[in-house]
Amino acid sequence: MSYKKILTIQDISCVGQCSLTVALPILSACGMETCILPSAVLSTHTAGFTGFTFRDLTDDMPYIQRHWQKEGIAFDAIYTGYLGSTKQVGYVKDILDTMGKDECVRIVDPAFADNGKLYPIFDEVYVAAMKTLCPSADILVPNISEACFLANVEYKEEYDEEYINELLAKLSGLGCKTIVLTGVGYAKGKTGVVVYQDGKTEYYEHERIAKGCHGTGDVYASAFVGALLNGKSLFSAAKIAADYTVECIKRTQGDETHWYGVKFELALPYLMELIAK
Ligand code: PXL
Repeated sequence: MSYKKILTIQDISCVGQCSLTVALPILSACGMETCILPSAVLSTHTAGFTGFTFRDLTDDMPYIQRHWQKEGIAFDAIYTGYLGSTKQVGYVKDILDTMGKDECVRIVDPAFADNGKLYPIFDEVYVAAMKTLCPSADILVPNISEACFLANVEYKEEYDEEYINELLAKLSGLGCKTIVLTGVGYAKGKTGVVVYQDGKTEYYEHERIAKGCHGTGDVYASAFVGALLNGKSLFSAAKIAADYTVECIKRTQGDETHWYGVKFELALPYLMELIAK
């Protein structure tokens, strides 16, 4: 595989094992030059910690982009996650649309909701803005909550294949034809990922170890992008990311003090093995 240059845009949560502190090491381990554009700097993530600081970097973005353009910098892939403001979504759309090389792969993780609820800083206006990113994405990587908000579908804890298929059809109507939908479980003790492309779906089911482990969405998306850019097929990358995420949760289980994230570093050699196969 050629040496790829990827840009990832998401926040720096200084403590909490999510977003850039997860994406940067995982993508680097996957053998890519990983460039970052921090959307905001927080003292911790917002799920479970209280009193966190939040420095919005929206206004820096156009200046950073302009400098990169002056330097002739372009990317083989652009992967976006948790963003800092509604206004920022417009800047990120422009970066997706203009900063890629010809064959650039654009991956958007909406990263604004879980368990049917928006994360604290987001609202319906932000969701509406996120819809406008969909046509600029080659691949969307939402969880069910984000998919429901974007597609205007009622969130359900229990569902069948028909519900998921309708959700995916509506979501793809926003302009992104390839979707990797995470956290889809049809049976007790099971969860999985649905890969949707050109109206067809493939499903990978695996064990569900714990409910709502924090940061696993970012671990999953980063490993998926890493595997995909190492030449794995869409479905194979989705599977690798799922197996790696399960291993990260297993490595964390039993440590009550580690409630805020997963020990993804301990399982990086396993991810490397899966990618090398
Ligand atoms: O993992 C998603 C995420 C990223 N960044 C911040 C968050 C969250 C989820 O709550 O709070 C700051």
